[in-house]
Amino acid sequence: MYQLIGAPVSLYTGKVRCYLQFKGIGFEEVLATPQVFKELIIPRTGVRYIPVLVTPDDQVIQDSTEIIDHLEQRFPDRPVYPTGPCQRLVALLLEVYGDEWLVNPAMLYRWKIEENREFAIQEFGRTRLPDASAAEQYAAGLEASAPFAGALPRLGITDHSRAAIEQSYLTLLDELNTHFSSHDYLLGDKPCIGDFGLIGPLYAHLYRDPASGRLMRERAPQVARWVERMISPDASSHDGAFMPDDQVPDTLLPIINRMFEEQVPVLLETARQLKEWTEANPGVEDIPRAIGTLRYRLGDMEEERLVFPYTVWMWQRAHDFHNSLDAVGLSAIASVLSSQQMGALSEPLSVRVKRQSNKLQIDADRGVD
Ligand SMILES: N[C@@H](CCC(=O)N[C@@H](CS)C(=O)NCC(=O)O)C(=O)O
Repeated sequence: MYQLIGAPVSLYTGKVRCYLQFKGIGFEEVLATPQVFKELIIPRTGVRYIPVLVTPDDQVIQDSTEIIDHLEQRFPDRPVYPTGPCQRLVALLLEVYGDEWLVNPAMLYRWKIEENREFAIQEFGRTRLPDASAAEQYAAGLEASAPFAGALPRLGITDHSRAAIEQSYLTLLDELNTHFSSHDYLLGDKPCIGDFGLIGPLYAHLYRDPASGRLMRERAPQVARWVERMISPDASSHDGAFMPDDQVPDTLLPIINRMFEEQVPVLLETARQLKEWTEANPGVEDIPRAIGTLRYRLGDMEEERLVFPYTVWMWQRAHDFHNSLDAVGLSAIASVLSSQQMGALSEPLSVRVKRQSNKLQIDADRGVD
């Protein structure tokens, strides 16, 4: 039996849980208590992240994307990667967008809205001390959640950026609400890897935290319904298919445009700075979690955030797929992406990265393209 080690309050655990349920893979969920961190997560993964998947033959995998890719090999039924070039690229892009950009509204709404914050602290306490009293859990939760609540400035979530992040999220909710009014999932009648990228922030934080959940149900009820389909998949999604003929619904285009406007400049700047970091740190094998700072823009607002090299690994997946396409595939993509957007994807990567024992390293074997 597979074991999913994580927590109800965890964004990336939510992503993998939904995936396992959709695929119909039997699993048991294990709470990531301090004891589980000490006895399993840290010794077996070398890092302190959840979720972690323990396979029936005792392999231990960290990273939601690695977990999904591992399971896709073993459970090829109901694939979550579409095969058509347009659908596959959109799915890969929206995974990066959910995983690495919607973390911003997810963290903002959780830690800046008092009702959500109180709920999250209690939830962190329930993970740390599952059998303790509510008061003991709250005290433990305050301590356990402090690094997360304290991470906001590092992500560029400040009093200065708050209104712009809220505005971007509310508009995204409207765009998704329009999309889910006519489609059950992003690309048809079953979820793709992009749905799993979006569900982490949109379920574990923005649906489950009480004030955000009310906001979603009131402003974007179709998004809330999609979340409910994702967390309790039924037979119709199990038997569902992606849209025929590699179609990408027009209702996704504003969301793709939003990603290219908001997140892609950050991803490209991250790759640029990572190259500089590599040149300045010859021989350093493991890339740190953050290297330096960059300025990002949302509309007219500009703010500083740390540079997270891991995001290059996620972007590389979409980039590599785009650049593996032949002329026919690329001309199909041109019906979905603008030439500027395709230009960003075909811009050579200044540096390539790989994950080695859960650490990010420069991928010297493949060189840059
Ligand atoms: N890219 C990783 C991210 C994992 C991650 O950041 N998990 C959070 C919980 S949702 C965590 O463990 N954070 C601990 C930390 O940031 O130190 C994945 O997809 O699994």
